[in-house]
Amino acid sequence: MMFETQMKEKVARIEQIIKKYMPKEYSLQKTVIDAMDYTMSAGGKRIRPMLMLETYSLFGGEELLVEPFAAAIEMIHTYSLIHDDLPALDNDEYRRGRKTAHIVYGEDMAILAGDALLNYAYETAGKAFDLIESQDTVDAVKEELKLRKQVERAYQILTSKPGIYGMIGGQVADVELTGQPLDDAKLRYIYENKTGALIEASMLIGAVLAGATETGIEKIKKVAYNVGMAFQIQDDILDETATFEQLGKALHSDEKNGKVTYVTLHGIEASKAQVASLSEEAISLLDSIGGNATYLKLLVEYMIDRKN
Ligand code: GRG
Repeated sequence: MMFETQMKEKVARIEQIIKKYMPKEYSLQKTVIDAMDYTMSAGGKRIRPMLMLETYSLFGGEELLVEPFAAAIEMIHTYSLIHDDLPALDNDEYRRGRKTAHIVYGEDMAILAGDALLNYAYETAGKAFDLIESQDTVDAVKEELKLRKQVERAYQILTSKPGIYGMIGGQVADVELTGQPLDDAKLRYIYENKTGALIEASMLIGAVLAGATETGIEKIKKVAYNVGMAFQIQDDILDETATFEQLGKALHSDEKNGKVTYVTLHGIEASKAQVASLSEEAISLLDSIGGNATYLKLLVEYMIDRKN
């Protein structure tokens, strides 16, 4: 099957999972739920849940346990986009081809919708514990305990990577260092946290939930590091070279916000070469894991060659 067709089918599954786990009941808090839905349903490539589901199957995962985590990571990512677009941060008017949440619902509701998505992500991932059935034979109880430990570890990753030692940490450095000269080390800190942390969380959670060995987990961590760096450098390249129609958001936002990027430091050609070398290394690491990584490798290539 062609990669594009496979990808469409996989995105359709992710949409179903997201729909299943988004909140359905409301009373007086309806506006915030509408604002959450508005940005969650605006499309988006769904790359983080896809990386999670693919890593989960690469390590032999077959249960539904991964689904609440897949929905949760997209909720966390969407919260970060809503907050990043706010007037106090990037002050962007368009995202995913639509007006941003604060333009449509006001700044107050956009702040609350971001907070609500983050909180609901943890409520959602917690539902994975309910999917583990209680057992009564000795072997089955051992298996149940093993699954519980895997879900606990995945939950810890989901709570820490978006935080101060992950995405928020990177975002703080990005905000505080904007307008200042940056060296490669500071830029790497920003990229590996602001962008890399959620990509790493997605792949690590997939591996941990599937019961991967420590060696497998270490390898996937390296793959995720390369994918996260390459993904962000490609984002910098697209900010300079893509069209509004391709991106669904404003171009040249880095320049507008006075940001130093990999492209401003090294130029477009060196940036493209860096993306190519990071992705080649990621792909050969995936090969070294064994198992069927065919789609995951194509996905890594797509993320890195993407036009949106
Ligand atoms: C404001 C809490 C807070 C965090 C900000 C993730 C982030 C940190 C800001 C979003 C803006 C940005 C450019 C982040 C870098 C990561 C990135 C390239 C995000 C866009 O992800 P895609 O391309 O977006 O997967 P879609 O819309 O396809 O889901």
